[in-house]
Amino acid sequence: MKKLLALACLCCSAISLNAQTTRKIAIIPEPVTITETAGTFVLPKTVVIAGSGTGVSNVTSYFKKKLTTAARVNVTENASAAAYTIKFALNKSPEGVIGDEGYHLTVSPKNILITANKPAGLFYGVQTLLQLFPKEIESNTVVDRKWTVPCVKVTDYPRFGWRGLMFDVSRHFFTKQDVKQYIDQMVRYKFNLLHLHLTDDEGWRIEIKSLPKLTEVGAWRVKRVGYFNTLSPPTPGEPKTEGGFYTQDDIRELVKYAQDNYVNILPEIDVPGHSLAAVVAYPELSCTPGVENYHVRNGDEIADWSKPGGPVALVDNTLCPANEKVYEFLDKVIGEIAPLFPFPYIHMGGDECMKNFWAQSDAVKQLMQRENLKDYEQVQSYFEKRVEKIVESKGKRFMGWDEILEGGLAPNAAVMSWRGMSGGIAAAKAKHDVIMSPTTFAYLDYMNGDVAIEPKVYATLRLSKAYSFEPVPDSIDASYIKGGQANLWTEQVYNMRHAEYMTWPRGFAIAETMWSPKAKKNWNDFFGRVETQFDRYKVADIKYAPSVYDPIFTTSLSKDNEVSIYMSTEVNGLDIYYSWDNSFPDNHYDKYTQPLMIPKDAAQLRVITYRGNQPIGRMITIQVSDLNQRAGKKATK
Ligand code: TNX
Repeated sequence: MKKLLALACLCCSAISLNAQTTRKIAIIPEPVTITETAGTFVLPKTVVIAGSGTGVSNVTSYFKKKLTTAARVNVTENASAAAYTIKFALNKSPEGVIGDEGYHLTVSPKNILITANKPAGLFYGVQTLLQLFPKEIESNTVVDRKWTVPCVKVTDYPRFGWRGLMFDVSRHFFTKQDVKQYIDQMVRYKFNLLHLHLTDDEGWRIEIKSLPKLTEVGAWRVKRVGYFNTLSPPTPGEPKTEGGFYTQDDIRELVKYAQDNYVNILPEIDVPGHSLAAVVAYPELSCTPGVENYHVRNGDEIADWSKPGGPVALVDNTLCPANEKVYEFLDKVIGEIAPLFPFPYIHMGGDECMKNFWAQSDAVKQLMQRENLKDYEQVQSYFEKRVEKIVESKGKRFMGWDEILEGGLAPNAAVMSWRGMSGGIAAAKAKHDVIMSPTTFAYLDYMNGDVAIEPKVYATLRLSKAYSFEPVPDSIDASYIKGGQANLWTEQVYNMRHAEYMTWPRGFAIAETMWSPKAKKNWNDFFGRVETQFDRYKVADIKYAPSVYDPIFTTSLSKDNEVSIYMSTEVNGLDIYYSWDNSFPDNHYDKYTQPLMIPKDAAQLRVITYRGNQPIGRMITIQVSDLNQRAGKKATK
């Protein structure tokens, strides 16, 4: 029996080792049902690509473009011109189960057929079909090879209607072209919502014609690189060269581009906190004297986060809730934004509003007396309720971060839960719509792995943790959970390549959580498919984080002040090799099998993972002083 088990284990590890090369069907997100059938479709020299019905030509041209970019093939619409066809059809009588975004895909030796109720469904069928093609389909130039597609039958539809990614274009500005590229990448995994975080302390990114200073002044700051929150403030007269904004024409172009890719754009205007860029442009919006000397934040310190009761603002970055001009301002802003975005919601932020400057304001004191507001949470709630009215007066629905629950939720507000799931649970219990995007599972700005190797930022969120995201807690009525999203904050994201690195592969995990049936989620299976995507990303030249191959380090401290180091990996089948002698370990070095003790006088631990005889992780070095600190070891003389 033992022998049998050992053999079985061997086979399993062999399978997982070869997973990358042997899987010909590896779709992300996993379809509802996919069955392999006999045979293979081989792309001929000439193929018919045909589709009819309203909106279908958008999908056929998308597919044609992808196909002909990578494959040498003649495409015709004339059904008699070739024996092989790839056909897109809308169902005449829409079927219930697949809804507006689902599809049926059948690949047989001479025909490929995608049917759906709506063009969006056909589009998602195309995404699945493209993933069934060899990885070279991702190439941006023609590749000569045999193009085969395994025969399959797929029925597929999403678990949630809101499958989002948030892109913070305020902390660092990303161009219109960057945003289009982000859309191109997200739709491959059937995301359908792009939340643009358009304003913050670090920049106002959307033209408001009636308030020109928002972008003339609020979109620009001095340039710094380094670690956010430690960067130096502007020197006198230093040119403000960093920034940018979207004109209203740019926004229309982006909205159209998104629509052509079946993506809605949710605009966010973050108020009353995180509003420094607006305050710098229009100082009269603040209730603090002296703001005229403020500057748009360039990563310099504006708050003290060390206080146990929450952050304390060092400069007032809030709009004044007791100032009528603020509501007139918001009326203008929302009035111009509402017609630009067809999506029914406008997100009005509401997070992390530091209230210590409100506490010094006579105007706020009077407001509290007049409106019988007991604390500053209620003051924010008063503000949010007024903003909700403005949003609704423009024909839109109001949404905010979970802080808008504090002091009482505005009557129709939808809540985006980010500080864990609890805000979302409270909102759902109060019968409000909820989008789950908790830091615990869905924060793409967090490090992919250990701080010893990753660009340092607030915390770590590993791929396996992101994959364990379940947006519907047991305790609530699931119908209030409209879906979820992952958020890419960009304090420490300076360019598009790094935006990609932070988004993928964790974006795969969130995509699968939002689309695939809960019962089909399976980490080992998912990871095999992730590796197939990695291969495709190499062809597509999209950057991804390989951090999942690096070890996880933990430490402990014994009673006699000895540090133990434990290492593990997120994925099966990797070996960890290490050195204490400063040289670079490879697979001839000691293999990690049990907790390590630090040898006397050692200066650093170096570690690398292997799969079989191939290095697969990155070389990681941690100083002994750092290990001691992690374990909480007191310095001894
Ligand atoms: C909190 S999430 C914020 C953002 C930061 C983020 C960093 C949220 C609503 N507010 O302003 O960028 O943490 O992880």
